[in-house]
Amino acid sequence: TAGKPITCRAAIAWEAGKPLSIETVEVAPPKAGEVRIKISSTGVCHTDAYTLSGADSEGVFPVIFGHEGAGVVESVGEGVTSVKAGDHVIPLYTAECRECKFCKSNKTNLCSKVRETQGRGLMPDNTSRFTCGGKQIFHYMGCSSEYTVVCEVSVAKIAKDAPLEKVCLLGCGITTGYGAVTHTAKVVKGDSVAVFGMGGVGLSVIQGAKQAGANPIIGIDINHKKEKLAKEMGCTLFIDSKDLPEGKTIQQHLVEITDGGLDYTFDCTGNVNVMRAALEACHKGWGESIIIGVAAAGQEIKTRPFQLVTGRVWRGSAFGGVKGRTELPGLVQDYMTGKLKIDEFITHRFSLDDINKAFDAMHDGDCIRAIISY
Ligand code: NAD
Ligand code: AHE
Ligand code: ZN
Repeated sequence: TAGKPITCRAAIAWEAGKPLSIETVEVAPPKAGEVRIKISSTGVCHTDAYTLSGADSEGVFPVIFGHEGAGVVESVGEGVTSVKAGDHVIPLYTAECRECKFCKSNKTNLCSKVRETQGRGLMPDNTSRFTCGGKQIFHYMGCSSEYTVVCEVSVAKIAKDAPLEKVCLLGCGITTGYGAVTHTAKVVKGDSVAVFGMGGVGLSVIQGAKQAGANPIIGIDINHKKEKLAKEMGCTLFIDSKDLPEGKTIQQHLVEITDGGLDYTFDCTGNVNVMRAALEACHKGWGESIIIGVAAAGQEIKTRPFQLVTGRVWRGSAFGGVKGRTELPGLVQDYMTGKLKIDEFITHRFSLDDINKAFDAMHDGDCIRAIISY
């Protein structure tokens, strides 16, 4: 198949707000510096639903979603040296070229090499590798599925014995939450932590906080169905923020029950009012709030500047601050040795034909992660 277009099925989002439709697509061979991958499984992340909704300022249509996959390299383009056909890989929406100003800074995992074209749904030469009935289809966050083409800098090579239908979740949600604790906040033993939003990302913040020895670990959601799994992951107190003491905001309540506020809080909801509450629930003088959630185009955060003057810190975290090519192989090993949980996050599995059911499931309270297998 190398060097030739591959025909396969794909779930195309023709326009915002409409169900995906299963179509036959042609996937062009990888050009220089590119890799074609046969994705075997993909998790559905809230961000896929967010872009489908039309709220993403970078959303382009028609597009093939998916950015939480794992698969096997089918062929590589000219000059590719770090992976070869048959390697098991996780595609990265946060590339790691090791050459750009960002990569060399050692201050961030954000890489600038392919980010600009990626944001427009294109490969670096400004074209797409997908067509459907002759019409160009966009890439999503540099990933997409089933057969897909991504840049070499956007491929993490992982161990062959790792189950692809599980470690695909390291492509986004689990790594994002866990890394936000270990890399962005750098939580240590005894720190107090509160996490808003007990979806896949928030629950992985909880698992990271537990591993770091944080206490208390407070989980907050508006859906009480999330309590059971949150507790299993290590949450020491679950608060349903729809059910607070009379006249209290969630931040007032948290400050009261934690002797002045938390050392670290995390937003995993994407709701800007929650982001404010998370910042204001931080302890005066040192508390840090990490924004992970993605808010809709046009949304802005606000608080009184006095909150920052008096020592609280607002930060953000993308892909958990993790450098994918360098660090994902280690996270895969952590899963294989039992240090990192993945299985517990998988609540639903669907075939590609039922992909719209995965999006529906995300909006009902029982789903943490649905995995599509091809
Ligand atoms: P999810 O939909 O599975 O979980 C969100 C949770 O937040 C749900 O349990 C929901 O009930 C809860 N929630 C909603 N409103 C709330 C409120 N007002 N107060 C408390 N809880 C509330 O989503 P997910 O896949 O876990 O993703 C979480 C967020 O993180 C999304 O915004 C997603 O786009 C974003 N995200 C960001 C990154 C990144 O790199 N920064 C990576 C992955 C996901
Ligand atoms: N396109 C959105 C921004 C989306 C966003 O913030 N994406 C996160 C990853 S979400 C994965 O589920 C991210 O890593 N951002 C860093 C980056 O470089 O995009 C918008 O609002 O325009
Ligand atoms: Zn995601």
